Amino acid sequence: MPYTKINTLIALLFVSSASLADSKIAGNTSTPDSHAPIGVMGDHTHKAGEWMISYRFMHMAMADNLQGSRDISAQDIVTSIPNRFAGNMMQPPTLRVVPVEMTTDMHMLGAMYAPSDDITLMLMLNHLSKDMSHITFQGGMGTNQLGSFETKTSGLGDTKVAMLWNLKKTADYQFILNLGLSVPTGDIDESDHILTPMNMTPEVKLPYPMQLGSGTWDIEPGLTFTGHAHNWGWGGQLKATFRLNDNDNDYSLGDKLLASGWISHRVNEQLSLSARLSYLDQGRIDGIDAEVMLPVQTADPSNSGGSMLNLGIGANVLLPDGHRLAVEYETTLDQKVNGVQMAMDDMLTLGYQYAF
Ligand SMILES: [Cu+2]
Repeated sequence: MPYTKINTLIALLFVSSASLADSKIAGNTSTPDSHAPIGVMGDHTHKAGEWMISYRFMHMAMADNLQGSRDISAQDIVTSIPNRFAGNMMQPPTLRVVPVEMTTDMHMLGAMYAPSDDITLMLMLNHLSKDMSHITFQGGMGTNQLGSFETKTSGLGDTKVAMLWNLKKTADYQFILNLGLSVPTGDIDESDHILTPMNMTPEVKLPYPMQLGSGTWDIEPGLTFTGHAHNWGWGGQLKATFRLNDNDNDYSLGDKLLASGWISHRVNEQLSLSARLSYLDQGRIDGIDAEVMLPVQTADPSNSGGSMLNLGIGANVLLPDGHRLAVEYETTLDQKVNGVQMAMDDMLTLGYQYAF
């Protein structure tokens, strides 16, 4: 797309005359960095009548365990962390099963449509595959390992719909108000076989992190700012998730606050590189699923929520005719969990977008 200089000149002319046309001329689809790093959602709007479809693949990896912000070994967990279900149905006094690794793969299909220059509508469908591996320790005490096992779930996750409202847009910057809703299409009754400390392999309802959805209607308000000058771009997004009700299993996941800030540099007309810091804070699970009662940390709602700081490095590639490719790798710099939980390691997001 060789029209950069001319395009920029025209954009400047229109902006200085402060006409409505600036949103059409701002060239929002014409540079690689006119979209945020691919891990950010709802960062841009479209021109009236424009559509965009997108596909994202996200891989997340967790490994080992933290108590607060300190590492804790599997042996320490099974000898020192109390089992909240102790005494119920012969359950042991301490935890006896420890998750050691988890991966989550997400396929996300998105559509955006702008009925006007001020409003862009967004729909996102998610498919999740989760895999958690565990060590089971033998009997009610001690550190003899009985064996290991994996639990797996996969299926449709929660569906997101959003309205992006263009509060202000010039050739240089944009403010967007994000009004999102999460629809509970993900299952919260997934089950699989486990290995118990008594060497049995029943099929049970799996703990919270292995479920596919929240089970609740959530509102997701947010505010996004993006700006550009020369070959540089920057942006920030604040986004919250509030659960509106308890789900059918008598709990709700913790509310979330996500703050993200990034800078990007345009290497040429096709490629931009980005660096992003994001901070996520999530509350504890409220309530408890009476059917999840296992001597493992993930079955106890007090071991949920916490905060983390991630660093992301990304690239956006602009192809001809409205096609885009993007990648972002994120690693966790710092995290603090409530109780005992697995640690987030890293995340990789690959994306394809097509606007027409
Ligand atoms: Cu879009």
